Amino acid sequence: MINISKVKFGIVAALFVIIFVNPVFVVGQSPDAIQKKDGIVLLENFEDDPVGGFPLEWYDRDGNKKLVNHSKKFTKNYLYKVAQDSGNKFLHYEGTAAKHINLPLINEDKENIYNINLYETPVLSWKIRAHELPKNARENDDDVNDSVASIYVAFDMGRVALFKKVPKTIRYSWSSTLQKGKTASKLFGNQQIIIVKSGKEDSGKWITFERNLVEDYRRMFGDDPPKTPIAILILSDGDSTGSFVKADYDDIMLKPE
Ligand SMILES: [Ca+2]
Ligand SMILES: [Ca+2]
Repeated sequence: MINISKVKFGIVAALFVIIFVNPVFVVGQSPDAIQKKDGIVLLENFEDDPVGGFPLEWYDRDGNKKLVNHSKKFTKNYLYKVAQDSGNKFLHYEGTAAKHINLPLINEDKENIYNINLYETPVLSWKIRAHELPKNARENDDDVNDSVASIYVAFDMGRVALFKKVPKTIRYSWSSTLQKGKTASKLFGNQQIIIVKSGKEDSGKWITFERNLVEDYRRMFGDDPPKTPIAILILSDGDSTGSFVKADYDDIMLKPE
């Protein structure tokens, strides 16, 4: 008898190894998005991006190439585009397919693109406006693992898991059904999930989230985080539950405590 759930877990784990091992980043990237005001590192507010297109600084899931430089065929399941209302631009996701998009924070020369020092700016802040949540989804069950909106913070290859290096990631998710504060662990403990909001309440409104990455990392992994994460990733998806999902993202930044 083949244990299907184990096989599925293996596939998911393998995918994550593919996603994160040896990411290739572009040399000498110097995004205009770097802004330090009141000690805040603004990573993205989408204001410099063309409405209707992909955000200019974001890469495919594996961090290989900017979305804007990929073919339409390659990006057909990347269901994100920049939208605008009330004079504000933001990232809009609409659909079912699950594809992470990736904002590298360290390039292939290991340069710290945004001059991030988490010990100076430990607080990750971001905004989400959820419109349509995946039905009966649960992030701690691979059969129904969908989220209206998730932000992942990926750190360098840490622990060795079954002879493969898997980066440590913390995923902050707005869950359809899991309670706020609930945590889950995947990929041999290398992916830690923290539920930051639950259910339909407040959908249709911009909600600001703030998490202290240094504190969360210490609590979830038991040691100190590197000074700079390697990437921020965004994922909305409804593929596991067959749901239509709709969400907006904006104002991703790192702040002092
Ligand atoms: Ca904006
Ligand atoms: Ca899914």
